[in-house]
Amino acid sequence: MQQLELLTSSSHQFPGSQSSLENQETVDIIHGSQYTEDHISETGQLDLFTLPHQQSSGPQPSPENQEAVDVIHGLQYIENYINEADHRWFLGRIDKQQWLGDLKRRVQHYGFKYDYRARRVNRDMHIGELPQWLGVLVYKLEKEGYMPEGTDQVIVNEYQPGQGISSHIDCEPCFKDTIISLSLGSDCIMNFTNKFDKTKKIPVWLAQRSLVVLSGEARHDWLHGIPARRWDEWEGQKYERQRRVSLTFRKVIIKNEKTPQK
Ligand SMILES: O=C(O)CCC(=O)C(=O)O
Repeated sequence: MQQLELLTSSSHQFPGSQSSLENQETVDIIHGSQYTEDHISETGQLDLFTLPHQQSSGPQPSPENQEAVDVIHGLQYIENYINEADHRWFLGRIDKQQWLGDLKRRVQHYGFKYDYRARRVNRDMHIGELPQWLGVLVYKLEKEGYMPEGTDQVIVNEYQPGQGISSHIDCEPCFKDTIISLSLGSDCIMNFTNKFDKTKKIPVWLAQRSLVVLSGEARHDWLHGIPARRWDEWEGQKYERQRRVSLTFRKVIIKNEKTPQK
């Protein structure tokens, strides 16, 4: 595997930990995580745990999402979650994998396949462990407390300029409370619409390399979607979209196979 600087164990001190990387046992106890230092060392020198300072290639400074975060409980927005070098590495890694043409946009499914038409996922749809190159990101997310219920499914979405995703709430019986999306490649606007009052619509600027975390009301009471267009407009200024790739992290709820998940 290519040498990267994502998780150099020598340099990083986890918050609250004495050693740079805690041992496997501790990780499992705290997070129920299946990811180990072995997974991490495989990715060589990725730099996930140092603070990235590079700015987004979108508007500078990035639009404020403060209103959204204040109003939509359970919404978190974290800019510069990964640095430029790691961003390039993940895009390269993703493009080495096979894309699926299930939808208008290309997708990749890891951990569990998701049936978009039936809005269903079950034990039979398990397609294997998450690959190591995703495991390092999952490790970081879990370690930092963003995925408290664990993570066993990742979907990669590719949006060419002009493509989007219609407003929706992620299947509630299929996935646990926390859903995370990491944006790569392009900034874009994601709209949040209150399910009880559709006139309440709040845009959130998703800069490339940023993380958006949905839990609680943000996950269950607000629809999220990305308008299918080539430009986004913020405070009167137009921004051209580039190819965007997102990674969405979820934890599947495995129910009795007979129980419908709709
Ligand atoms: O592309 C994104 O950031 C969001 C994707 C999404 O909402 C989904 O896959 O359900």
